[in-house]
Amino acid sequence: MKQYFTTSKLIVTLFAPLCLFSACNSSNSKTANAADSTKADTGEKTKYLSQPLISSIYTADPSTHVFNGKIYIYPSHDINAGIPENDNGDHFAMKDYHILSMDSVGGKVTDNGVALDIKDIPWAGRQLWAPDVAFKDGTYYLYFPVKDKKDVFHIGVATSASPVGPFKAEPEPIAGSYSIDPAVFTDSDGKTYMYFGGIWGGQLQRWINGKYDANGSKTDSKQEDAPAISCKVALLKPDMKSFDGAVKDAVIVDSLGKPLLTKDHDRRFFEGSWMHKYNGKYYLTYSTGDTHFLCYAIGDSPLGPFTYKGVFMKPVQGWTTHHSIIEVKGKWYIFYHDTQLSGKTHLRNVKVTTLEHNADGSIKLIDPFL
Ligand code: FUB
Repeated sequence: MKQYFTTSKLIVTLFAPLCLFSACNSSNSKTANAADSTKADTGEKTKYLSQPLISSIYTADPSTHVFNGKIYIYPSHDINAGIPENDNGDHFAMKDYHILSMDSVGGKVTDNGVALDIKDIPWAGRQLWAPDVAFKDGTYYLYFPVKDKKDVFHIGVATSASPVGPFKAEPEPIAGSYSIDPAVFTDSDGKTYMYFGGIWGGQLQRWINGKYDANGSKTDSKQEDAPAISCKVALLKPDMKSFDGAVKDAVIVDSLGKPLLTKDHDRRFFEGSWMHKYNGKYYLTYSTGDTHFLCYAIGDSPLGPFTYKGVFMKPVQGWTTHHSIIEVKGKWYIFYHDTQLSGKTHLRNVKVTTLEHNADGSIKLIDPFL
């Protein structure tokens, strides 16, 4: 994940008048700060499809699960660390996790306090980004991406007997893990898979044949005509703390079965994957990052390939878009974030709205604005 914040301010100042005359409406031209400040400052609350679930802290990247009939949200905890914005996303300097819970969608939301602090993760350097959780045999496993002391993202795991923690981190990251945004899915046969990865600030483009290139590209732009970098998928061992075998590519193909290309910014995987199963099919959902869409691709196996099907959520307010999809009592919901409360890209708030599958298995397009 990368932010165009500084650059975008300049672009808006210099080119906004030109855009007025040239129907400058490409999603690439979307500038987080311009969009944010307009809507937040004017307080046009009725324009948003839904309202923030909590306003006492900033929260983002909501991975959501139902445990014992209760809804638990595992978000990033955004803070204003005073770090200037830059292209690496250094200002996303999160330091702990708070888990939110609610008895029902629309019910009271409880902030259960600090569940894991970066200072209690032995290998962590900085930037505690989007987590997810799984439950097995009485233990909750919290999976989290954080940069190690050499500034390289890996994915760690922490355990607790309670869904809201406190969680105790393992001394090392998961062997073979890298990049960001773990999303953990347990299939009906009991096998658990982790989908992960994010390009640009998430560093996925710097991992080549399992090795990290610290001098590698900051973006995926060096290979525009090549197949896009894939989201990764790994089977978890029964201990839930290690990968069972090699990390694989969760390849997204077009309707002809050809992998999407890097230059296909409107459709290719960027970050923020999620997996849900519907009518026996595997739905890989993800963010397209610099074009700000949430898209979906469907497969017959949790390992893919996944055939690209379309956008299911239009861009939210803010640069990043990140979601989870769950079923509660027969109804499907999407948890997502935007920047309604702050107007700032790195201070986000989580939201929820309904998600509908059409009879043909497609997902009904969601517009986050009314
Ligand atoms: O919250 C930090 C990063 O922003 C996440 O890891 C990305 O998915 C994006 O939402």
